[in-house]
Amino acid sequence: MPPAQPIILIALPPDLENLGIKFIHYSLLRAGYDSSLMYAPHFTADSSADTIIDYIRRTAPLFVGISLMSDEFARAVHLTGLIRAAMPGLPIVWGGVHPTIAPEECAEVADYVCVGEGEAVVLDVAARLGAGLRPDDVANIALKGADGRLIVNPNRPIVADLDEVPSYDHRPRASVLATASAVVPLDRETFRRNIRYKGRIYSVMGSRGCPYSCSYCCNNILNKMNGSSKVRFRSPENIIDEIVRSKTNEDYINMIKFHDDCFLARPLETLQAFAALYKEKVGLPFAINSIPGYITGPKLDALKAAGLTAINVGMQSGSERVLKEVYRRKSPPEQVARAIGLLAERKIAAWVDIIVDNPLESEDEKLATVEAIANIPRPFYLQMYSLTPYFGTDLQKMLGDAAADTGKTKNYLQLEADTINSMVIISPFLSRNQVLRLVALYRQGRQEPAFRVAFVVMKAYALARIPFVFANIFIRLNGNSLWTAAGALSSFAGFALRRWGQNLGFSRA
Ligand code: B12
Ligand code: SF4
Repeated sequence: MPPAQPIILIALPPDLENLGIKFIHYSLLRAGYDSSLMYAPHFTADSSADTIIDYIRRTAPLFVGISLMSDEFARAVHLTGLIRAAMPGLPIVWGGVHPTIAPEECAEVADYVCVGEGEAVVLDVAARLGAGLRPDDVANIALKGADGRLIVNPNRPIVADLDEVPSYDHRPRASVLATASAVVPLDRETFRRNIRYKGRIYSVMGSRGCPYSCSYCCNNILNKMNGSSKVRFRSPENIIDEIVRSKTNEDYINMIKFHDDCFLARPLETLQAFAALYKEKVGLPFAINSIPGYITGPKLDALKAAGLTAINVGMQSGSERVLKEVYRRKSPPEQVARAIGLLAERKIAAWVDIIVDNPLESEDEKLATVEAIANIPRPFYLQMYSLTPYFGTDLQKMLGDAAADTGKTKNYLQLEADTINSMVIISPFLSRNQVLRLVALYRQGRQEPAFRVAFVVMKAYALARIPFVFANIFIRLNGNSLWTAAGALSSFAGFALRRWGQNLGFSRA
């Protein structure tokens, strides 16, 4: 019988999107615990701190759980310090991707650190604390021992059947929002005012794991930790039940985003079964992520018939050497261009990710990226990330200790202001030949008048083309319906403009 004493979980993202903590919250609720999920998007030293501390004090919880990614580390440290000062002895448990990859530094701050998947871990911790015992020997927990040394308990096996994990709601039950003046229930209006895209996009995680282990990604660490890169999939029925429930409760949801690392890693037959069920029971447009090599015509045809409107694909670099030796990705640029060609034929919107500002890339290799962008069939939306190595990844180790803290502090959207980055930014709005010509002129001499004049002209031309290219992609994203696209514009425009503003250095995160 779970104790009546409540548990408080805290999520820090500015846009309320944190799926991991929802799994933890719903595991506790299903087991009968009185769990409350507090969103603290505005938490900083001087904003909602007082209301959060006051709420925790009044609730007198069994423990407080905080979920964090690397870039939330500083805020999590600060919040933990405030809670500890106000309520000494109240156990504080950290979990999430950063505690998983950096348990040692997290155990310096939190009492207990959950390493890896936390559904079963949190139940064991709650049971121990509820019985007045210390959870020091719970599997997957790391902590600082009495002698000051890090103790990392052995890991339990990862969840074998993801259908057994409780699925969550879009707007979680028993959730609250911390504002500067009060902690308020997360009712529909409050939720929609604070969540990204006004809540219109429902985020689902239909699998865990990735067949790749790219050197800069969490899977680089997780696959080693789990001893396998085998992807675990939820059944189509389980995924669709969750979406139908959320869609019924929150009738403003008009698009589904699957955050699976590689949705198309499923076999064709599974995708066909999923597509049939999705079309029958959900019927909303949806977007996925995929490794380019997994994109095939038959898979796209099955999903497009069910409502697939957009795919996010990683290219990262146009240089074979950088892809192979630095990022350790088996996706050559030609494969990306082929995959985007398949999307273009079906009028499915393409999102292409690339990484810039990599000190391990030569100028020539950066230009190869611009050339590779030239070869991608148009239109596509290019998402540029300024290289942000995360602690513990192979890439961070290649870059050394100096890169150990980058993931905690760097704004990945703020690109270095250099000529090649500017060429990258304008390339999606130019034709293949225009981009290749510009690169050829750059190679002949970036200070030469021929390049400088061509660059100015191309920038102006690209600027004029931006609205048309974006409109084309946006219409594809909305199932090639002008009417739906017009309706959805207000939810996306602000987000897209903010992102661009940051890429160009106009504003900060
Ligand atoms: C979905 C997703 C998003 C979504 C939602 C965010 C989210 N955190 O859920 C969106 C699109 C908003 C997003 C955005 C970003 N993301 Co993101 N995202 C993911 C993705 C693909 C899946 C996360 C997930 O649900 N995993 C599955 C769940 C089950 O795992 P989990 O989150 O780790 O949670 C489990 C445990 O950690 C633990 N746990 C978690 N919290 C707690 C708390 C307690 C108390 C306990 C006990 C346990 C516990 O239990 C959970 C259940 O098993 C991951 C990659 C991945 N495969 O994990 C990247 C990932 C988390 N994202 C990443 C990044 C960098 C970002 C961005 C900062 C930049 C970007 N590249 O877009 C932005 C900004 C985020 C923001 N809001 O400010 C990085 C983080 C790296 C790091 N070291 O911090 C990841 C790991 C990808 C990578 N590059 O390796 N992301
Ligand atoms: S393909 Fe994507 S999700 Fe998979 S390991 Fe590489 S970067 Fe991570």
